[in-house]
This record gives sequence, structure tokens and C-alpha cells, in this order.
Amino acid sequence: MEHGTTLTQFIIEEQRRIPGATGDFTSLLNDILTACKKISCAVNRGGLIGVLGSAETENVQGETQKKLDIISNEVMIDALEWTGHLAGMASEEMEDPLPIPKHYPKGKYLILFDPLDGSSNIDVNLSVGTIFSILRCPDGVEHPAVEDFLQPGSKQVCAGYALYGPSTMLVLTTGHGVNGFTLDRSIGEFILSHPDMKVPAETREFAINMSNQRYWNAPVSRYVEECLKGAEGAREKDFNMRWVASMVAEVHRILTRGGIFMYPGDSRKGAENGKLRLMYEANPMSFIIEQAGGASSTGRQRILDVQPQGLHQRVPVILGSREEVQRVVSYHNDTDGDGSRQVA
Ligand code: P6P
Repeated sequence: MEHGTTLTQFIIEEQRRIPGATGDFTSLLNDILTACKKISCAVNRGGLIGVLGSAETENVQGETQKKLDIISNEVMIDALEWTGHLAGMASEEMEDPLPIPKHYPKGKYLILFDPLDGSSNIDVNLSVGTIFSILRCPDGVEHPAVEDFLQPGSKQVCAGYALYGPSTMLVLTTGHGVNGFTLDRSIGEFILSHPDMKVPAETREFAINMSNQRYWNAPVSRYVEECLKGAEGAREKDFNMRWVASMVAEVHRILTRGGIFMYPGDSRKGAENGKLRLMYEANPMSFIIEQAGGASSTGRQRILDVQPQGLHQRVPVILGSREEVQRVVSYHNDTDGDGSRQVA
């Protein structure tokens, strides 16, 4: 029976295109897939196995952890620490990077991940996901410190996410476009279902948490007001709005049908750079979006060019259909640093 191209076959065929590839990377990706399958099972069985609800603990971000946040983090660590392909790993759920235990061999890659993004949705049975980013460990570094992880997003060798939705999907880029795979539970394999994904350049759909509107800067406020005025306003067309409060679901929708996703900085103390983390949310998603022909910016800088200063630093995110992102960036360029609009 023909099942289509498995992700394993796809990765191995990709590997053959890279001169000198040793297979380490292929093996690492396979281990990540295994972890995502395990997380998918735990998420799908949720209420049946008592893993919903709060763990009554906080992560380094000061956010209350769900039981599945902790379980997913442990699944990723257990699936990856023994492989011999990693020099270290970092997670949204852990303050410091996790060294590879001494009794395991080390490898040449670093991985950063958000093991369960959007977990505030888990108890209400809405889509959540896992986001990961793979960097090369600097040459000669056997025990990577935080500084060794702080590489700009343009240095990523791979980025991907698993989406635990009506179907479980894995979307991946290694710098040669973006491909989507759907988990066929009858054989336990991810099957190529969305080859060469592209973000439509134009869109009529924006995604932002409107409850923060009173805190936004002038460029973002201007853009959203124009969308809301629709055909009667400057844009001369109507827009639709979505907000799932799960970045993986928003990004996947944008990859599938276009759109713009914004989590901007705002005027609240501590929210100047928004909510999303650069290293394991914004960077991997920006790599994927750019590889699919979209754009991703802080409003003033390409996200993949941001030089990280801290493992858990936050960054304003404006990503999606290129034409819309460029419009929001142009509105930022029209304003002085203080947000006052320059006279045209
Ligand atoms: P808000 C989930 O907690 C997350 O990090 C992203 O996945 C999502 O886009 C955003 O936060 C939602 O934030 O403020 O709407 O709850």
C-alpha cells in the first residue's frame, strides 16, 4: 500500500544533497520527530490520563506551568540528551542551558525549544505546538555556555514546529524551502502532505490580541485602524481578524493561506519588547516564514538579524505576508523613535 514520502525518507534524500553530510543531522531530526509523536500522544489523551491543568509551579518567565508543559519538556530532554548529536540544549521551561550528561557522547549541534507553545489553550482543547531551533555549536566548544547559544537567527541550520491540532503536523525548513508532514497514526510516520509551502504575498487577514490596543505604538495602531476601516478607509478593502493565542496555530494558518501576525511591544512596564521569546519562538518561526517567501520584523529590524543578548529575551514580532509586513515596517520608518509621526 502506498503511504507517500515519509519524513525520514525526505530528510535522508535532503541529506544526500549536502556534500560531506555525515547523517548526524538526519539522526537528530529523527529523534526530534519521536519526541513530537510522544508529545502528540500525551496532548491527544489529555483528560484521559490526568495531564491537564496547572502544575502549580512557575517557569523562568514567571508564567504558571501546565502539567503538559513540564511533561513535554521532559519528553524532549529524554529523547535528545543521549543521541550524541547535541552539545547542549535550552528550553523555555528551563532558566539555564541543559548540559549533556557526562555519560553520553556530545555532538556538534545546539537545540532550543518551546516544548509546548500555547499551553494556555490545552485545558480548553485548542491547538498547541512544539517549536524548535537548531544551531551549530561553535567550533572547539565542548561545554557550551549561554553565550554559545546567543547566535542571531540567521545562523540557524534548521527550524520547525509540530502542530497538535485536528491532525498532528510537522513543518520544517533546513534552508531549502518549507515542507509540511502529517502524522499517519496507522503507521506512526509523518508523511509529506504539504510540499514547498509558500506564504501568499497579499492577505486580508490580520492576527493580534486586540485587548492590548490601548498600549500599542503609533505604527501598529495606524495599521490596525486602517484594517478595521476596511473598504471605506485608506486600504479600500475589508479585512478579517483571527487570534488563537497559540503562535504555532497562527503561523501555520499564515503558511497555509496568508496573513499577518503581530505581537508588538507596548507601553506597559516590562512589555516594551512584547511577549514572545526571540531564541525559541520568534527566530525559528521567522526562519520558516522567510523560507516560505514571507517576511518577519520587529518593526524596525529583520528578526533574523537581531543579535541576542539573553536566552529568554523577548522581541516584538510582525510576521507573515510580505506586502503587509513591509507596510507595517514602513509605518515604523515614518515615525521618530518616540512614535510621533514624521510629517510626510
Ligand atoms: P496572549 C502562548 O502563550 C504565546 O506564547 C504564543 O503562542 C501566543 O501567540 C501568545 O503567547 C498569546 O498571547 O497575550 O494573547 O495570551
